[in-house]
Amino acid sequence: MTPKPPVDDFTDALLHVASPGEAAAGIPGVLHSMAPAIADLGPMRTLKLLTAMNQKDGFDCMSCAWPDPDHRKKLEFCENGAKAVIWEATPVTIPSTFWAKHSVRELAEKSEYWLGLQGRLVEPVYKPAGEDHYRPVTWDEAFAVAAETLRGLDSPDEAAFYTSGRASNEAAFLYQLFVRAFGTNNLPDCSNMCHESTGSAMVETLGIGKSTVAYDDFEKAELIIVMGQNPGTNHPRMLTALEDAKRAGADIVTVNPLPEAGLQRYKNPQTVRGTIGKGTTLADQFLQIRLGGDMALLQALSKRVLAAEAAAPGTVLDHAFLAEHCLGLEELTTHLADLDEAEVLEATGLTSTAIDELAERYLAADRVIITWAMGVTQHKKAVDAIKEIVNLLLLRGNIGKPGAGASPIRGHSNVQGDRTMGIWEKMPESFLAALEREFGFPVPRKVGVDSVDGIRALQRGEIKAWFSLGGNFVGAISDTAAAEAAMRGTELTVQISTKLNRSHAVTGDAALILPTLGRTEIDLQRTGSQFVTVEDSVCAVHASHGRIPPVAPGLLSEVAIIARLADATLGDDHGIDWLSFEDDYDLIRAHIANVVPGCEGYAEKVRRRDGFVLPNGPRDERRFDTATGKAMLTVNELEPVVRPPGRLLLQTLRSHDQFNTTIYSLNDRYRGIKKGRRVIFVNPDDLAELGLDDAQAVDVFSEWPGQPDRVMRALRIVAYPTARGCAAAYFPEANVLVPLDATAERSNTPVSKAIVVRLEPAAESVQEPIAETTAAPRAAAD
Ligand SMILES: Nc1nc2c(c(=O)[nH]1)N[C@H]1C(S)=C(S)[C@@H](COP(=O)(O)OP(=O)(O)OC[C@H]3O[C@@H](n4cnc5c(=O)[nH]c(N)nc54)[C@H](O)[C@@H]3O)O[C@H]1N2
Ligand SMILES: Nc1nc2c(c(=O)[nH]1)N[C@H]1C(S)=C(S)[C@@H](COP(=O)(O)OP(=O)(O)OC[C@H]3O[C@@H](n4cnc5c(=O)[nH]c(N)nc54)[C@H](O)[C@@H]3O)O[C@H]1N2
Ligand SMILES: [Mo]
Repeated sequence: MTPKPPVDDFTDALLHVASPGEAAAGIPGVLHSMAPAIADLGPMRTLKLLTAMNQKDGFDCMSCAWPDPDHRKKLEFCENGAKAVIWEATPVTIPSTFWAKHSVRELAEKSEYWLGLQGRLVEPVYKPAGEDHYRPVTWDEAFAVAAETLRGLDSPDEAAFYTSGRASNEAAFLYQLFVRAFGTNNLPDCSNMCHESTGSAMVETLGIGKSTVAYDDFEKAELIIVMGQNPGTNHPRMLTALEDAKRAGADIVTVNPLPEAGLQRYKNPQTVRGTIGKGTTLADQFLQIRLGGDMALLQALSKRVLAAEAAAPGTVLDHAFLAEHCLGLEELTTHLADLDEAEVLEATGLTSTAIDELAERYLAADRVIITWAMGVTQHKKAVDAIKEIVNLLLLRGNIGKPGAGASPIRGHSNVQGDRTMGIWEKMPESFLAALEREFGFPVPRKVGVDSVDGIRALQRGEIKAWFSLGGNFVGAISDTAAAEAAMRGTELTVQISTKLNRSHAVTGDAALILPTLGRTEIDLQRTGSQFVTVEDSVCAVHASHGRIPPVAPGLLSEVAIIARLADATLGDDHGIDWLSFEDDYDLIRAHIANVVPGCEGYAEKVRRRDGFVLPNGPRDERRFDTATGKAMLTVNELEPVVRPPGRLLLQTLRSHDQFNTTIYSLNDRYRGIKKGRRVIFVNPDDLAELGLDDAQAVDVFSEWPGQPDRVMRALRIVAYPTARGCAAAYFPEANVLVPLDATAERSNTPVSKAIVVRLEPAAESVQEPIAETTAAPRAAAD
């Protein structure tokens, strides 16, 4: 073990706030924030890892799902990808003595940052029922405990099997196969909290829940609208694509309540101009929208498009496309005729002039891409808002032509692949039938629980065993207090993980931690070294090869863990030789080829240097596999988010130095925050109106009808140029404020971006360390 930073670094005692940075920049920042981790890793190992990242014979970056360009640079990674790799590849490991030293109760008092800094998990550990400590066990003992619990359940539906989107295609396919052979569709995943709204909206309207653009389309676009997304932090390599598009003549518009750094000015770390120059101004127009206002904005834009068509019939809409491929134009036109501009302005906080300007840009461009992420998907009306994105694009034929399309930007590096492989509580009948044909056992058809319903089932005592393939479910799901109480009521929790997090400290009566290889590591099995495959945000599938020796002997790969778990639980009940999959991942790929649409010849195709691109009806041939066989323009009732007087709408978002619940450091450089996370960003005019001050400590109460207020105490106010009436705080800490019942219509995704909150001066009894701050201007980037 190496020395840890001083204890103060785990608290907010040193919190420092300065003016927000303007430009997103690159690699030097890594060295800043990750100095302790790099010292651990050593410069040579770090270099070896970073040069193998996203290369054709290297491993896929595990940070986000942004695609790889055809012509890869020598260094094809970003600052935040580098952080993810360094965080995983640390040689610091948790010693056997750790478990006797720290009780589970004590671990539950530690922050995510502290837990992650303890290093890699390297041996299976078991907490027997009624005890407060984990202790090392053998792999066989661990699998026996898990299998015995599963076999003892009254029904397979008493177990749930969560997946986080970092699992490879091979691991995901094998996992869902095991779960369905066991007899349930209880396969909640992180996507339920992420892009589920996108899937719901796009499957209904376009017949596919995935991006309709390819990587190359970005540089062919004339207009790219980036809605509800912070690429400078969460998809940094996307900024390079935007910069290329801009150089090729595209306009870029961002729609966001916050002026996010990378979109205002971007310094490309991989060009000299970017490193030393002023950088490129990416956004031609910035619409500072209110939280939840996008649906109103999109309707207002479509209405303007239809008005332009009415003024010059035959010249604005893509009539040939609409006639051949779409349904619903008349209904949409009638519906939008009644749209009330005053209501739009109230919901969006924008001016008519700003909306006019964007409408003009839209009409002037023949090829338009709209991208979006959590700022759009995590709202009550998210599904309808995304259907309005589709409406706007369809009107002018912006689907299925070069340089145009609907482009949800995925989160986890393989979250899209996991869905393709069958990780979903409600996979379509065609997939389940194909699985049944391939393996010959009766595949369950009853729809399983998603993430939110999983918590509800736990609350009712219906789920007795909770398995997680990666992730940090109790850290990530809404309503922390309720979720944790529910999880503590279950009989057994099993986590397959690389590093310690809150889900290892909030457990069932009994608990297992099964440590696994990370994506950077060489995966040596009986038939030789194995590779895995992943799918990115634009449906490209390719191989990922681990490059460094495993951090410790005795670690199992995810595939091996699932294979042995399945063997211990099911034996040969299903005529499946589970253990053979561990020896040779091509055996899994052979089944993927037979079951998953578009994956014929899988093992060969993923061995090509560039992998292959999955078929995509709208993108490839303007084919729309909806219920009607047409792309659907839809009528959606506007229901603006209501903000009661004296209240704010709170969004929960990511800092620059975190990956979901993994906290790399306590800084958020572009927003001017240092050494602290307990902050709430509020517009200065709102502060004046509420009688509150910058730097003041407040308790934040979230209000939900019929329930006691949820509270997060002692947040430091940061006066910040967010949209009026809106506030922001960091996820996962602020999940205590998100009510479990606050979910998006139809997708059931937690509403993490518009929570009604009340701010009150912090109660005096609260002893949270919040330092005085000096608001000194600071350098923008590195
Ligand atoms: N470094 C890093 N990379 C990541 C992640 C990470 O944590 N760290 N997480 C990964 C994952 S799983 C995901 S899903 C993605 C998340 O990527 P993002 O969606 O970019 O993540 P958030 O931090 O939630 O940012 C939401 C953005 O939407 C804006 N926003 C919020 N509400 C609204 C709204 O109502 N309307 C509009 N127009 N904008 C709004 C916010 O101001 C913010 O800029 O990133 C992935 N990549
Ligand atoms: N309030 C609020 N809540 C949110 C969000 C929000 O914006 N606001 N965002 C939501 C979104 S978009 C998402 S995707 C979810 C994320 O939810 P999750 O995917 O469940 O959470 P992560 O923090 O990404 O999981 C991190 C853990 O994964 C494990 N891990 C890392 N690499 C590997 C690996 O290779 N194999 C295995 N087996 N384990 C590994 C490590 O133990 C690490 O601690 O959170 C959601 N929750
Ligand atoms: Mo996500």
